[in-house]
Order: sequence, then structure tokens, then C-alpha cells
Amino acid sequence: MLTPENFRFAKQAGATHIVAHLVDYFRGSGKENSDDQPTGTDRGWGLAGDPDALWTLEELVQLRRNVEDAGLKLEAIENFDPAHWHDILLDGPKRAQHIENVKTILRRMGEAGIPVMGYNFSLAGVAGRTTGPYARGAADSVGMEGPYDLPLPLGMVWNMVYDPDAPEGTLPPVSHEELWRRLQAFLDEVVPVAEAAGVRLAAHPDDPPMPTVRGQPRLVYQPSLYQKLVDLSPSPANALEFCIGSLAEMTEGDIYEVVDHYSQQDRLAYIHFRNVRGKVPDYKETFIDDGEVDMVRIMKILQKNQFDGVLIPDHTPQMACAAPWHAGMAYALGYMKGVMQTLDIPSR
Ligand SMILES: [Mn+2]
Repeated sequence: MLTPENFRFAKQAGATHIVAHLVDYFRGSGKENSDDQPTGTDRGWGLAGDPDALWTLEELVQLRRNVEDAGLKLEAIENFDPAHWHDILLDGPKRAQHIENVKTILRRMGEAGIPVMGYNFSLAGVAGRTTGPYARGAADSVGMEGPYDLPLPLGMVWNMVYDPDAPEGTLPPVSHEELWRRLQAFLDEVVPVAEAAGVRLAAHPDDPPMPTVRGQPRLVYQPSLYQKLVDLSPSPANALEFCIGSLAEMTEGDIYEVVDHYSQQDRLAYIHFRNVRGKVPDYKETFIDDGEVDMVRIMKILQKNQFDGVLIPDHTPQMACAAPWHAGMAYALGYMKGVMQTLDIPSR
């Protein structure tokens, strides 16, 4: 989707910055080049990429230039490829090599002038969601209809297959404490490199925010657990990919207090500005103006706390027309721009 035409589309819809995904989530699934967000099957979304092909400096520089040619700025890359870091998540035999992979990627991003790397430290990943006509006007949207704890097959992590030849069997569950230990070790090793490279690591909360998915623990499934992540490292390079939709799906906390609390800390790298109806394990993603969250009130809180970073729509329902993804994005962007103009928030 990272085409000159789509960059022009974003510019036309009023965007100022781009957050790019370089992972092909659908690889080998028969849904290649799809612009819909993936939900997948029990075997996940698709096949992870080439373990030996890290994103090159040339690719990253070219991407930034292509974005800038459309009059936009490249703010972030969102999500590591499981092929490049699965054994950091799993604490597996290739962990040391995968730490080097992440360090290399961060250094290249710094050199290429890309300021943020969004990531999601998760074993099961974005799994257990369903697709249906959940949104206004029976628009296809994504949600959850009950817990999903089918054990995770070997060779899978982060809802993708990194080893199609893995033996039969399932991944033994680990404890929440063990997963926090892995995150702490990851941050201890890579945050100094990110800081030196001028890149902020930005953590997404769990989506969906269940205590477990596929029988494996999750880290940030309540708002207070995000603070635990922030407090693992005092560096400004330990930042958040702050997802209002996922936070609103959590069973604890008041979303307005949560946004106020975190937006006072200068740790929000960028924001997923998304709305939702319900809580886990039964929630649905909605159009931006049609969920339970008052997004105007959210914008006012961000304004009060002088947040000046990037907001993106995250994902939206698919609209009934020839370009369902584009229409959904343009609708969300138009709404966001309208709220910003009303509150005298400048775009830059
Ligand atoms: Mn999100």
C-alpha cells in the first residue's frame, strides 16, 4: 500500500504524517495486497518474512523520500517482522541474534531519519478477533465475541507463522512474570541503542486486551499496566504507541482519566485515535463518531496536556463502496480534522 497514489490520497484527506507497516501480514494466506486489517485463522494471519532480510538503509531512505515527495513526513514504522525478533518474544535459541537484528533496524531507522518504531511485545499477538457487520449501517468491522485460548502451535508467534516446518505440538504457557522479565531484558538491551540512534520505541497495549490469549500471558491488558511498562526504563526512547481503542476495551479504568494520566508524561510517541463499543471479551470497533468514547473530549484532554505528536485513525470499519478502506480512513481523518479545527488545534 506504500504507493505514490496512496500517499497522495493521505495528503488529500488532510494527513500530515505517515505511519508505515512494512510487514506483509497476509503473506502466503491468499489475501496478498489486501488493505483490510487481518483477523486470520487458528494458523494466524500469514507467514512471517525472510529471517535474513532486514529492512535495508536504502529501502528506509527511499520510503522516507517517497513520503516526502507527496508533501508528508514519515513519522514511524509500525511492527517488527516476527521473522526478525521471534526469539526475543519466545526467549528462544536465536535470541542474541534477534537482539542484534533489532539494534540494526533501530540504527538504520535513525540514519534514515525515521523517528519512531512502534512495536507490540506479545506472544499470541492480535489474535482472537472476529469480523462481521458490527458497525453502523452494517459496515464490516472487527470485534471480539468471547475469549480465545486455543493453545498456540509451535512455529507461531505474534499471530504469524515463523517456522512452517515446526514439529507438531503447542507452546507451553509461561507466566505473566516471565513475559515481563523478557520485556525488561529487551528494553535494557535496545533502549540505549534507540536513544543513541534518535529513535523512540513505542509500545502498543495488548489488542485485544485480555489477560491471556491462546493460553499465553499478555502484558498491558489494563490501563495501569501501561505505567508498569513506562517505569521499566526512564529513557524518553521508552515510549508508547498509545491506542485509545485498546485502552477503552479494557475492563478497568476511566478512558478520560487514562488519557489524561498518560498524556501528562511526555511518553506518547503517537496515538491510535480509534473508537469502540463494549469491553473485552465482547466489544466491537466502530466508526470514530459512533462508539462509547467521546472523541471530542479525548481531543480536548490531549490539547490541555499539550500533546503535539501524531494521531492516526488506527483502523476503521470498511465502507460499502469501491474503496472500503480508503473511504473509512477518509471519514475518520475528516472527523479528526473537523474536531481539531473547532478546537483551534493546528495541523503541522
Ligand atoms: Mn491500535
